[in-house]
Amino acid sequence: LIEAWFMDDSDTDQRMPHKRNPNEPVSLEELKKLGVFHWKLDADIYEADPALEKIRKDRGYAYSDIITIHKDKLPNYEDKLKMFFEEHLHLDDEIRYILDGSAYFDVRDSEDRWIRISMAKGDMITLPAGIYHRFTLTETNYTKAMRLFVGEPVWKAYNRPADEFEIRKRYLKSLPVTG
Ligand code: KMT
Ligand code: NI
Repeated sequence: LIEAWFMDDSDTDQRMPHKRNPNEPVSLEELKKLGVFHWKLDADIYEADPALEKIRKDRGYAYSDIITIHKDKLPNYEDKLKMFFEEHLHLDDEIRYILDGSAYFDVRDSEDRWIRISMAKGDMITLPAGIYHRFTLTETNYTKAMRLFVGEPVWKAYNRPADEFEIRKRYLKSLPVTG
């Protein structure tokens, strides 16, 4: 299963795990409360996978494309990585399926702490519209991911602060009350 943890405060290399010492793991249950959902699939059969087809059909993920993030494969690699690591939100869900390599998705919890979600081949995730998040490669510097979308894809990212958006307010209201 995927592993997630609260990040430490060090601002060294973003591609390192940045676990706290001792590690403070975050469960799938906690991620669900934030609106983050995860599936484990067999990436070797992604081109004809009934399990993937079912998720896509049930959730309306009609659009898909594949992005390879590697310095020799992705145009403007450095700029894009920098952009992906800026804290941002989207007006739609961000749905990604890791077909090869690995990556980290960082999401803010309800108390504004960074949670790092470790994604490897076969991991699929959906981040809800309005959640603040960012993306980085791991120390392997390579990932191939399917990007899915409900309807026509909109890649526009709004860097924080983006609190005035209706989708942000709606997202905050969707969080369970804590304390
Ligand atoms: C985003 O918006 O954070 C991204 O598209 C991340 C890179 S896609 C594997
Ligand atoms: Ni994003």
